[in-house]
This record gives sequence, structure tokens and C-alpha cells, in this order.
Amino acid sequence: MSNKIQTLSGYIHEYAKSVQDPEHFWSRIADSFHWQKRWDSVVEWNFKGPDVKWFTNAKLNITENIFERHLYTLGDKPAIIWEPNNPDEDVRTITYKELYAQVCQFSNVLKAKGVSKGDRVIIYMPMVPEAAVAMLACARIGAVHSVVFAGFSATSLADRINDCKAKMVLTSDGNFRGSKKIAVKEVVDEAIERTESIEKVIVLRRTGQDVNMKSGRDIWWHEAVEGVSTENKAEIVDSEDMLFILYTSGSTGKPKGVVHTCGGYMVYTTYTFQNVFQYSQGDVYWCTADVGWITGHSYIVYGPLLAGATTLMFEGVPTYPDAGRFWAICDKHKVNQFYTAPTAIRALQAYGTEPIEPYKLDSLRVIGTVGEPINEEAWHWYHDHIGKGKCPIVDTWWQTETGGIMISPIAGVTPTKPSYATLPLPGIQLAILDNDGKELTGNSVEGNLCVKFPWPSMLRTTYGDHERCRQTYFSSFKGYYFTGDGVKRDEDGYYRILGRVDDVINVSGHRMGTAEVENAINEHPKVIESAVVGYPHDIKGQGIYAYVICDMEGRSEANLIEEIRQTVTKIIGPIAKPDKIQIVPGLPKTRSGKIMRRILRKIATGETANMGDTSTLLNPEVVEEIIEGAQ
Ligand code: 7RM
Repeated sequence: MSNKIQTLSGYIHEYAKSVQDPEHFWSRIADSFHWQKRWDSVVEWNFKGPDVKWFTNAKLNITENIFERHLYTLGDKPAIIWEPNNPDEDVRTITYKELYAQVCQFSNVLKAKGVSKGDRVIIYMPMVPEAAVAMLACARIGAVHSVVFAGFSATSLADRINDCKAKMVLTSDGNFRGSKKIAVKEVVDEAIERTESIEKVIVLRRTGQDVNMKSGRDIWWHEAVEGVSTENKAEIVDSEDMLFILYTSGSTGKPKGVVHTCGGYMVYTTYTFQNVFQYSQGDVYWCTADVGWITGHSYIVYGPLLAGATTLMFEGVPTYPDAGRFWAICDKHKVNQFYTAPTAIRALQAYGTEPIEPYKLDSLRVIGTVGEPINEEAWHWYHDHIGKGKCPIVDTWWQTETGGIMISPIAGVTPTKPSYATLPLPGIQLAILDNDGKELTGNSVEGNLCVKFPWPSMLRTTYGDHERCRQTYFSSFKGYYFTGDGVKRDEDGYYRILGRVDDVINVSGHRMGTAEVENAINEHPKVIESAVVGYPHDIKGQGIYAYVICDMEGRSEANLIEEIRQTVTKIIGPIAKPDKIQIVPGLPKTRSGKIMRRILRKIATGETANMGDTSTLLNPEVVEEIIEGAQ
């Protein structure tokens, strides 16, 4: 593809052009797509509103750019290779032509069941090709999908359905996850009881377990598609029409619905996929994320398929049937680009190199990471034992809100540096600001990571609450998009992400608001108050530490702690379960009643030698008691 950067000087040149004349730069990239009508202007924007529009008044359908644009040349090429949870089950290989037929057919099903342009559809499904079919069918008819990670609880699912007033849920009877079967349909049934907008539920048969089908509401997927035409004319939408909503945690208790739109998202995810991974026709690319996260949206489904790539989709977990599963899959399918999370690398590193030994891993050319900072030790292990010292590691920094990769090496083209995301991609104008909002120029500086010019796949709003979008991302530093991350630019100009500077923690690459976890803990009837902080965890990156004040009457501490764990699982899902729960007599507070998390973080980390100034606390004596309790 002609938009691929191939040399370091090429990168420098492209980057410079993208800053000098962003409109010209992006219109050149966008020209390689199929637009039903070309744009009036490339970008119109201000960060005050914020009000950002890319490719204004252009008309397109993103799935035409996956299918119609590629069919003549790539029709018989595998679009998706699906590897099941159980390695004894058959692999499914779906060509572009076949995927096209399935997407068209399911588009017709959605329409027949009452979904039209602009309607919201929840996708709560396992990692099977039908999940991608579901997303693309929504996109094809102009409906808005919101994929909810199938590990979320009924409460979390209900909250998301209610927030976007979804009409339909697409789900499965159950999900396979390692040796477990998860009763997904039951979760959906429980969630829908707390909602009013759902009219239909389409259920994919996956595990074959018994489910309750509510008559008039629930339909089997295989029955719904029976006899339905595999031809469908794509709905032509505006570049700025909504493509999807994806809920993500922030520093307040309630997850936000990040909104992405069609034109800009299409252009940016394709461009970054092609460049960062240096995908060539014929390669097999594998991203291990779940479609429930932004990484699954942009770099399992949209980016790769828009680029005409073969994308591998894996249903299972890294340790089933054993800790060599990832490497077995790499050899079995001759994977060329492999993209995973640091937490998975650290978890597998803990098994030593023995599980790797049976495998050659000689097809790998590029390996990548995403989701959290990668420590140097894990970086070297990945580089030496998986990449065999010959694959560049692309440490890709980005967010749900950015839609696509922002800071990353370009594989084999720009340099790598252990634990550094390195350099911004073309089109990305970064700024580091100190806490007073002053931009820090030059190298060897550290501060808040911001972006000062729009890029095509940035979020446009938070669903149903534009003010919240402004407040969260555009109000801390006037004229900038604020990422919530701290960053260092080293003496050579390379970027190293230092982690969140707000009350968000990153557990195994999953974003979690401490307030969200606190709200869940507080649902337990014996809990009076709680405070949650992150602490360094060898495998997860960060673990969840909860300090809880309880009414202990008639309860043992051990029972109560277990009950609190279960409450969090019930309310959010197992990913939010605290690693440590400490029952405390009180929480350190300022005179205005704010919890001093700085102190709690120090205790959780075991750094109790120097607690800093505690004299301004309302209740300084409680600090000693908490330290004692922690030991
Ligand atoms: C893609 C994704 C976003 C947050 C982000 C960071 C952290 C992501 C890296 C990273 C260090 C990286 N979206 N993060 N990638 N930190 N190095 N390469 O993860 O919305 O779920 O999370 O994740 O803190 O703000 S996300």
C-alpha cells in the first residue's frame, strides 16, 4: 500500500508534512478509500466545545471499504482465521467473499428485526467470527454498535443498555473460557429485567447449554438467518455519523460512552495498522485482545479488515490447555505480526521458557504491546524469547478515546527503546504540560501528556453528555486534549508513558476508576465507607487495594472480606475484584473531608518510612492504625 512508510527519513519527512499541512496530509491518505461523495473540508475544529469534524459532508459506508473495495483482488483471501478455545475443535477460515455474504445476510436480519440507522445495538458475545459479523452488519446499516466485554456483570450491562437506550442485544447461549463455560445468556436476561428499551435478543448457539428463550423477544441466530438473502446494499452515511459507542472507565463512578464516527476512524485505524505493524499482503496478523475493548475494535476488526489483511481471532485464554497456547497458535497459523498486552507477557514469563521450547516462532516478524507500560524486564524477555532477538517490538500507546495508536515505533523503520512508546505517529501533535498548564518544550522534560491538534479517530463526544466530554478531556488545559497520563520526553526526544495521573488504575491492561470500585464495595450492606488505590503488582501491572470501614457486628473479618469481593464481582465483574481488602477503623481525611489517597497509596506500596506531611489531616492518628493493620 502506498501509504506505508518504509524508511526512517521517510518517517521524519511524513511527520513534518503532517504538521505543516495536516489537511493536505490527511486528504492524501483518505483518497485511497472509497467515498460515495468526497468531503467539503478535511477538518473543522475547536477544542473549546469540543467540536471536531473530519471529512465534512463526505458520504461513505465503512463496510464498503472492507468488502466492495477489496473483493476483486482479495475475495478468496482469508479475512478471519478463527482459533477456538479448545485446540481439538476445528479452525474456521473465512474469506473476504464469505465474510461479505455473512455480513450482508446479518444486515438484512437486523433490518427485518426492526433496527434502523442510528439505533443502538449491544453486542455481548464471545470471541467468535459472529462478533465481527455483528459489528460490521451494524455498520453496514448505519446502526450504532456498543460492544460490552462479556466478562461484565448484569448490572454493568444493564447500565450500558440504559445509558444508550439500546433496542437489541446480540449474545450467545454461553462462552467457553479455558476449562470453564460461562452462562452468558443468563446474565443478559438478568440485565434486561432492569431495562426498558430492549425489543429483541438474538442468541448465537456456541456452547449448546440450556437457556431460557423468552417468546416474542429472543431469537436464535441460526434461525434468524435461515433463508435470508446474502445481498445487501450498504446504507450510505455521513462521515460524522456515529459508528460506535464504547464504554470506558474514568475517574468518576460511572463509565462514559466514548463516541467514534465513521470517516475519520476508518482512515486513521487503517493508516496506523498498515504502518505500525508493516503488514504486507499474505501476512497473518494476530491481536490477542477481546473485541469488548478498543484494541479489539481498531486492531482485530476495523483496521486489519479495512487494510485487506488476514486477522486471526482467538476465542480462548493464554494458559489453556497450557501456558504454550499462544506460541502453539503462532506456529500453527504462521503468524507474522503478534500483538498482546504486557500483563499476558508477564504472566507467561512466570512459567519460564519451558512452555516455549516446543515451538519455532520463526514466522514472527513484528511483536507488539498495548494497554499499559511494559517494564524493561518483560520487554527483554519478549524480545529475546518470543521475538528471538530479531523482531522489533512496537510498544503502542493509545486510548479508547484516541481510537487508534498515537505513539509507537513503526516496525523496522523507527528505533525501539525498552519501555518507551518512542515517537508520535504522523499527524499526532503532542505536548507536555506542567501542572500550571505551561507547555514544556525541549527534551528531558516530564509532565501531563496532551495533544494540541485533532487527529481523525479522536472521540467526538461522550454519549448523551457532551459537557462531560468537555469537562473530562478539554477543560484541564485550555486548547488541549488531556490524556490523563503522565509522560517523560527523554534526552533523545523519545516518549515514555509514566502511568495515569488521575484516579484511574490499570489492572492487567483494563482501565478501572477507583470511584467505580468504591461504589461497588459500598453496595455491601455492612460497608460504611471505602477508598480504593492501585499498587504495583508483578503480573497485573497494578493491583487493587481497598481500605474499607465496616460495621463488624456479628461478622468475622474473613467472611466480610470474601463477601465484599463477591459484591464487586456481582456489580462490575471479576476484573474489578480487589486483590487486597483491609478493614480499617477510619480513612485519612483532610479538613474538608477529602480522602488523602496519596497516603493510602504509600501504605499500599509499603512505603511507610516517609509519609510526608500528615499534620493537616482531620484524623492523623488513623494513619498509624492503618499502617499497623497493613502489616
Ligand atoms: C488501548 C488501550 C488507555 C490507558 C492509557 C494508558 C494505558 C495504553 C499504553 C499505556 C503505557 C502503553 N485503551 N496505556 N497503552 N501505558 N504504555 N503502550 O489500552 O482506554 O483501555 O486504556 O492505558 O494509561 O491512558 S484504554
